[in-house]
Amino acid sequence: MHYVMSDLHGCYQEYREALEKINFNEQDTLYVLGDVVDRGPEPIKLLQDMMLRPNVLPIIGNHEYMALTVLKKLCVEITEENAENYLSAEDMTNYLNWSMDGGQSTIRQFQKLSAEERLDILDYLEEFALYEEVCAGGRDFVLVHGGLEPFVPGKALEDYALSEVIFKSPDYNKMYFDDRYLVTGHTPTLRLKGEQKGRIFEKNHHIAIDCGCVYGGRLGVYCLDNGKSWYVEAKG
Ligand SMILES: [Mn+2]
Repeated sequence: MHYVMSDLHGCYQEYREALEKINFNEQDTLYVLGDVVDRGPEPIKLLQDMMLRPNVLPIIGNHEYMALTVLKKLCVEITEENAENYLSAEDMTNYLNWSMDGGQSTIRQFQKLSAEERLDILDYLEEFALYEEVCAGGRDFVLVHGGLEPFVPGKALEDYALSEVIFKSPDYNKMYFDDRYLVTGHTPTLRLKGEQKGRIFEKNHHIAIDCGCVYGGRLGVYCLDNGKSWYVEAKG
């Protein structure tokens, strides 16, 4: 089976519970649609668990992008030659923006790692895909963190820039593809009203799976093969 989750944001306990709930095994594949790090309690532990599982395939979110930008800089060895202009004003701005946007929990745990563990984390973050295309249960899916914005009919997926894929939300009122489903995280369905609030939301070939776990909502899991959903209530 092919499963999707998103916006784990350090919610390691909920993630493990979700894997148990779906009886996740070696024959299955789990796509994690970005924002594994930041905000929640155990982002590094979560990455370390994911990287040991060859059948968990990560897709980049805006929080991985921010983390990678800053952590790559912080892992450079400071020498006499680079000491003076080691961190530029732009680096400092990136660092401040990230730490104010949930980066604190990732930074704190990253500091506790050995040099080797830090490099493993950076290498793993570099592996995150920009998007995935999956065929399951007779349907075709496009998986991205945020959306494809601005959406241009007929535009090839590889022609979308990183910023068009990880930062914005799709327009659920428009059908982008009639032959494919666009699966996205990033925008918590906690913002929707009524019965849809905090649940996996499907409309016009959009499937929105971020149920706001780190905000006290739920961790949603969706099975691409049969369209079934599971939920784990947030612990925090
Ligand atoms: Mn996001």
